[in-house]
Amino acid sequence: MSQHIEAIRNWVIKGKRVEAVEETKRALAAGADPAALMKDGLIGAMSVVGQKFSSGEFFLPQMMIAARAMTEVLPVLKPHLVGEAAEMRGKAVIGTVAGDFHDIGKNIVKMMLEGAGYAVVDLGVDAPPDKFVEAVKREAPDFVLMSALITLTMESARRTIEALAAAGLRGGVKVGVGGAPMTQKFADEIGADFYGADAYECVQACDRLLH
Ligand code: B12
Repeated sequence: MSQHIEAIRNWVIKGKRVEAVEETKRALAAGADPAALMKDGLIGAMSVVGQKFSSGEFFLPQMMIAARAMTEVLPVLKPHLVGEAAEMRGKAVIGTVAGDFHDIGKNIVKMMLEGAGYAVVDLGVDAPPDKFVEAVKREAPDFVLMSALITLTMESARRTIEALAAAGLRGGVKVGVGGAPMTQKFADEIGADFYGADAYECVQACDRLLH
């Protein structure tokens, strides 16, 4: 791992946002690969934080300050990660499912989709099935994208798909799901059109399904 990536990772784990931002700027100025800074630096830091939380070494406050540090680094990386799309490709409604307040991954997916030329309507966090249904009626999107980070809230994705079907809207949209506990198997089980392990896979799946 490069020195920059290791430093960014450590600052984020410690929740040192000023240092994390400064190190990211230095890394970019030195020509570091922005995708690697995101994947190995920021996302890598979050998985270490998750492990420390599981093992009891970290508590909620440490997880929160690490998340805040990551959130502050994202706008620094954004212009280096996403290009300017020449044309509008499609439209997506995205949200974190009911009962779930995690939004870092959702925001990265949104950022990458916008960079790839999609219009994205963001329903925020803790979005219940009704909110997705209303948004689909209002926005007529090509895609409904749901993020879930907690094993229990994955069921909210199932309920949202059921609500779309009950409203007669399921056939008009492609549904994608993601978030750390999600799997292809669960996506198949709840009748989603695709599962994506990361933001790049989400953009690829949308591009593929659009054509
Ligand atoms: C940061 C964090 C928090 C922050 C969230 C801040 C925020 N604004 O989001 C705070 C501190 C608030 C928090 C709170 C809680 N958290 Co938390 N949190 C995390 C942590 C450490 C990192 C999550 C993260 O941001 N990862 C980085 C992003 C980039 O990854 P990602 O979300 O997976 O997204 C990527 C992909 O999954 C994918 N993707 C994401 N969404 C979508 C959508 C689509 C359509 C597609 C295709 C792809 C896709 O692309 C993204 C980019 O590549 C995880 C640990 C982990 N390993 O995930 C625990 C974790 C998710 N949290 C956990 C828990 C238990 C909680 C709390 C219940 C704790 C508590 N006791 O209160 C609360 C939940 C409150 C609630 N109801 O939501 C558990 C969940 C356990 C489980 N499996 O059920 C985890 C796994 C920690 C652990 N090891 O125990 N948390």
